[in-house]
Amino acid sequence: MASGQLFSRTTQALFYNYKQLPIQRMLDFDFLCGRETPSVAGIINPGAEGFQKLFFGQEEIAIPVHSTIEAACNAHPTADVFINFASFRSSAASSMAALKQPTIRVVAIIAEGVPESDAKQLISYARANNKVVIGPATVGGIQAGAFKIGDTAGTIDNIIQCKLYRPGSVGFVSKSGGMSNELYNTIARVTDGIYEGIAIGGDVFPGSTLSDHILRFNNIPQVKMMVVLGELGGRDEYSLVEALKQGKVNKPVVAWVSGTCARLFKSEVQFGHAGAKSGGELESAQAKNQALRDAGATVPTSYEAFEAAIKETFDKLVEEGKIPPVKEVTPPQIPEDLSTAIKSGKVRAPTHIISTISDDRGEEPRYAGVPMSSIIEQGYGVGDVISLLWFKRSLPRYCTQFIEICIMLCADHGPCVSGAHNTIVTARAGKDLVSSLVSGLLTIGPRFGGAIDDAARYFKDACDRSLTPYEFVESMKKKGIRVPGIGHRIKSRDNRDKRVELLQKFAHTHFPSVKYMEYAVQVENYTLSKANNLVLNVDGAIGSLFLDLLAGSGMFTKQEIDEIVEIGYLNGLFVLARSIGLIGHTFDQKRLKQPLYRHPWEDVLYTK
Ligand code: Q5B
Repeated sequence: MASGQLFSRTTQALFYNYKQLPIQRMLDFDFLCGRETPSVAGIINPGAEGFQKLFFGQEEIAIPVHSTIEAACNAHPTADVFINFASFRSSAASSMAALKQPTIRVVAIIAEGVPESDAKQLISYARANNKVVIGPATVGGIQAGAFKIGDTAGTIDNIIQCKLYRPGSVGFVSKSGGMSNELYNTIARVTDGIYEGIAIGGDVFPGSTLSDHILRFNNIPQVKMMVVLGELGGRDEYSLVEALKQGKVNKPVVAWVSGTCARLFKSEVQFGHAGAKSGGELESAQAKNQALRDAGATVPTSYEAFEAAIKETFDKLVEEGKIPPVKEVTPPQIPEDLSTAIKSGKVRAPTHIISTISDDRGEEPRYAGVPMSSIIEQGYGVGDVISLLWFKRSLPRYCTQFIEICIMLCADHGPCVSGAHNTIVTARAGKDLVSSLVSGLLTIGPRFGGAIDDAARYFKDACDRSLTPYEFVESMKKKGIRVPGIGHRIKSRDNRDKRVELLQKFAHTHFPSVKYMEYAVQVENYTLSKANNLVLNVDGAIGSLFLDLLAGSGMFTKQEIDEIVEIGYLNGLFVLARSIGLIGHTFDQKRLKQPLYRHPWEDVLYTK
């Protein structure tokens, strides 16, 4: 790299703290400039490792993420710029760690509010070790057409407008990052553009000074003139005055120190930056402007005249033949992000998912169009929420109450049933809540708990076709199908299932019609004549009664009822309900610190 040159078209950086936007902006700038390699070689995200997907033009690339600065430097030995997006709390420590890496040459510190004592230590270490610090409290810097730090120069539109995708002849240094954007525009309007621009930051102790960069620019042959934007407060501008006086700068310098308005205030004024305060007379903008003028810089009489002064200096250099015409290039178009393009109405894209039951995009989530606040304010219960999310409508109170009764009655049936047993064994094997829960849920099926849908299907079909219980049961037997909803391992004619009785009682009181349930009872009467345990079980009771609910509520068309039965909504009631119990069994086993379960040998018939 030529003397004075900080960056080139091959410079690569390590980016500390994952910040998607500034990294993507760097990569977009790279693409605009026609760089072959991305300027971000790696990301350091303390404690995390892996890759981050970002775009390099049209192409998606994976940038490695490292958990430590050392690991990143080892992995990317040619990346010599460290861009530090750490907070002010950790910025100094991470910057020092980076400076101590032999591969790191330049450290840019973005954070504002780095303690001055820390900044001084960083500066002295960097100077002693021939390294460059830009910042703290800076947006960074840019070498046009080559390399850009973080958010410098703002949006891609601004970068294109300021022609920063190709080098010009002006070296620019500023204290303020925000104002440097303004000056990139000004300079692009009246010259052939920026060669390099640096914002040193507004702290009292900047890592590198205005004069450091001006002296550097002086050694870069492509830089033909320099523009400086200082500000009141501090004495940094005087080191530039000294350099000018000592004849160390032999290229034209156009300078302005902002903050001349400070004199209009009666007391000392602190402007945006920590260092920008009107101190003594020497630190005033007026004094510094005069000193720069006296030392040979072109200093206008006001900020408004700054642009004209820059233009005049540039035009003179062109007239003298010192600046050849710049080669204009047309930058490539950066592909727009899909989300941005959709927002602006430029493109339309087909969706991949269609959803009709809930919407979380507005001020508050909605279930089937009903806002969360109404659900709470109007005292909705779980049954209402189920009716909104499953059936996409508000059902009458007796229906939602029936749903809630089903949930309550099926929540658990002791530790010996299939689901609870599996959950208990899983929990005792040390598995987590979700694993224990799903291992229990996975037992729900045609024999255990999951017979509700089939019960509804078969009872509906048989009842609608006016089959007698005898015809129905015997036709099922011929097909080798057990009647879903009939039969229980422990319940029988003499030991009725209380849940079934409770459901029937509720339905008799509240439902306009219990046609299907009555049909199921007739089937039960017939099956009980065959065996004592062939009772209408809880699945059969819910299946038949839900048919009555669907048909009797007047809330569903015949077609909708057929679809609900066909799709099979009703096992969902058992799944939902039994999850409550299975979660309880998991907690119970964990609370009891139960050891690994092993089934006893005595309980297994070993045979050949
Ligand atoms: N036979 C439930 O059977 C069970 C028959 C039948 C015609 C039938 C059985 C069955 C249909 C599925 C169903 C939900 C497997 C049950 C639930 C939740 C639970 C569970 C809990 C909770 C029980 C003996 C003889 C045989 C069979 C005949 C049996 N069922 N015939 N239709 N439905 N039902 N499941 O006692 O001539 O000797 O060959 O599959 O509705 O899961 O508490 O435990 O809340 O957790 O093992 O309540 O009924 O009787 O298999 O020895 O059969 O009866 O064909 O006749 P068992 P098996 P044969 S509620």
